[in-house]
Amino acid sequence: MAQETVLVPDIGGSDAAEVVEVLVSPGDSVDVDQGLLVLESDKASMEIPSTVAGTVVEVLAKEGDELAEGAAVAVIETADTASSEPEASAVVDKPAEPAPETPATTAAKPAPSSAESQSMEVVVPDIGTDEPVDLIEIAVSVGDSVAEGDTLVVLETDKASMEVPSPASGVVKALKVDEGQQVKQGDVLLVLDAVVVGSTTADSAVSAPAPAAATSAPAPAADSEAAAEPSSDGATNAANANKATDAAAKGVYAGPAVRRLAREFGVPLESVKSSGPRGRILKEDLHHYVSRALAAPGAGGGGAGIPAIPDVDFAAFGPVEVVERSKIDKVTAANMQRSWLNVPHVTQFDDADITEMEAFRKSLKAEAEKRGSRLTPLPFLLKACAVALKRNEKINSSLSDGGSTLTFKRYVHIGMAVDTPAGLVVPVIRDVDQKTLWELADEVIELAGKARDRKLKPADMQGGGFTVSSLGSIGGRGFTPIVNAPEVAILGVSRADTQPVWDGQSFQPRLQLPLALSYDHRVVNGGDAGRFLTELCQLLGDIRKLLL
Ligand code: CAO
Repeated sequence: MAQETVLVPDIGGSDAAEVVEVLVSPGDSVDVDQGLLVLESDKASMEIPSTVAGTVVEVLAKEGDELAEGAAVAVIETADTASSEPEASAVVDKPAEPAPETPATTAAKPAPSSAESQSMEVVVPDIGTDEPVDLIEIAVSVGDSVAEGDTLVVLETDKASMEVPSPASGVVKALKVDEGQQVKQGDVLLVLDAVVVGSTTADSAVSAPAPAAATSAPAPAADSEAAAEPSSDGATNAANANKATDAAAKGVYAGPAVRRLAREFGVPLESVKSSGPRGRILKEDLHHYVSRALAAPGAGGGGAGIPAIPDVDFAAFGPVEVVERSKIDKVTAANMQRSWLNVPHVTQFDDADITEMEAFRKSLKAEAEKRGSRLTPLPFLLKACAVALKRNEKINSSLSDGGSTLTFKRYVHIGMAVDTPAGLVVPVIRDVDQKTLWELADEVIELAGKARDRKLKPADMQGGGFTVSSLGSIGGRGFTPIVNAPEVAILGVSRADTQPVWDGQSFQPRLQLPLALSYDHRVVNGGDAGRFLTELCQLLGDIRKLLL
């Protein structure tokens, strides 16, 4: 057995970089090239890989440590069968993945210059590899003013991501690359109209009062052509710096490690409040954002932080058949989950005495047949709902402006849940309040037929303000329907049954229709729901009241 100490390699000119993540612990087995820890400097983050395979004996750095080139990272015990590896305590000073370059080496090919500005092509600097790398972000647009050192693009390899800074102050004239493409060393990224005021003013310009640039000043450009600030006028520089900051903010100003972390968490960086210099988003800002998002009510808009239901291998317990779900089923599933997670549901129950209504409906059976129609209880329910909705307008409203306003619908369009072989669909009957029972009966038949034949158009399923889900023909004593958000209430109708009802002197056989009203308690309170359902029951109990 032999022990080797892995050291921080050349990290591209940075004096020191912060350990942002330790990837291994004592006892871990590591392979050659496996990352031991992640370092982050102002301009790049990089994994420090192990150059030997073996077992981690000791990790010599912890998160937050500042490590410079040559600092010890970890002691690895290697298998002594290793052939040509150096003996114990060999110092490993070269990472498998070359270190990214620092701003100082950003390359620029000067083009013919003019008296005041010089057009230069900014190319991909030495990124330590000849392989193409991903260009994951363009931080500037054509016309943007940039200060020397401002981030132009962000590149990423498997092991490191790095910002390519501007080698000079100036104006972006043309972009030569697209986000998402691959580039390699020497490829032209963009054309910069760099400001050149001559070597005598260059020094004073470097130290010009440009606070934005000063806080995170990159190493001075190596090229002698590197341009200075346009002038030593503080106002001008401040304006340029602000513009540069705006440009960076558009593309978001954050280090590579923060970007990677944000991608892992799925956090949109543009939503994160920055606290770093020049509006730079720090790792702490990201942590703050994530903890606030998790603590917020309805975190993540539904489902965030909820443990996933594990996948079970059912075949282990007996024969199974896996069938692809229909698109309607999948969309319905997503909609149901969205409503269930976003809407605080309450369900209120009541029975409507539909003895007389049913007698009336049955008396119309012959006439319905003559008309080529069929009158089920549903058109009566729709009609009664329309009247009750007009009198209880909150039930026909929706939250708007993120919950700060309520939109009352001055129309009565009611959705009707239809059970089809392909899944549940909800066609909408428009202006229910203005239609006769016969018209409603015809429309129920037409829309239910279209639903089952999969002939509904998207417009047939839009615009509903309230939904009726009737399982009356199927059975059941009651159920709690899920609100069809952004509607705020839904009526679940179960099978009518004859029940003994006490009339004050004796029990009478009465046909009772079980109703369940689920509602969004952010909008509808118990009183609203109670009034609506009571009124609905009264209307169904005495349908003459529908005329009032
Ligand atoms: N109580 C007792 N009988 C009822 C009833 C009730 N509440 N509702 C309907 N019926 C009777 C009807 O009167 C009819 O009998 P008759 O022909 O003797 O009059 C019979 O049941 C069949 O009715 P239907 O289903 O053909 O018609 P409908 O108007 O009641 O319903 C429709 C139409 C499209 C809503 C229905 O077919 C349907 O798809 N329902 C399922 C909705 C659903 O899945 N909801 C759940 C959503 S959440 O998962």
